[in-house]
Amino acid sequence: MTGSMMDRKFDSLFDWFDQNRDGHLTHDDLKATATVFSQVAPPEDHANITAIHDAFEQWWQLLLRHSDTDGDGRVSRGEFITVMKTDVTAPEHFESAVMAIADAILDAFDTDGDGVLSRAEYLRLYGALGVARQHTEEAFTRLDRDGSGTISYEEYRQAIVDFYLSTDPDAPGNYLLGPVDHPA
Ligand SMILES: [Ca+2]
Ligand SMILES: [Ca+2]
Ligand SMILES: [Ca+2]
Repeated sequence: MTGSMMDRKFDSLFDWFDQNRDGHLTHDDLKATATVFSQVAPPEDHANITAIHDAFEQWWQLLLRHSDTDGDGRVSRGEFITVMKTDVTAPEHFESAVMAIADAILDAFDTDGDGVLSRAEYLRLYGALGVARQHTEEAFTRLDRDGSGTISYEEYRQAIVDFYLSTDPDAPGNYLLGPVDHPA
């Protein structure tokens, strides 16, 4: 069961990354995903926009290196789920690929610069990323673990760790992209 929880989360991530919906991930898909993020960051925030693109580029290189076995430059859904579990979430890669995106996002969307994400900042971010409003509201409440009314840097990083590394079906961070308990 724990394996299938991870499979469902990475399955929904695949759908999100496959920007042209052709059932394979390519370099263009990952670049398009990075652009979705960078377009909702403040346009003058060059440092974070660059960091987002660099991290997605690193993520793509990992996918290509570890799963494109026939060398056609495309990664299938099955290959993606496997490489996510074995390589991208490996400690030596997780920080530079996944956490680098999280750090840049948090920095870019903390628009008032107080070091935490308010509900309004969080709703704006995930709304712009295309996550349904009702899921975003619920996610905010779950991710604000100490009930302070804001999501701290530590709470956001914990949510990312939950999503990518936790096999617990009730981990709050599973809600990052909306519910994952629906049939895949
Ligand atoms: Ca594609
Ligand atoms: Ca803030
Ligand atoms: Ca909090």
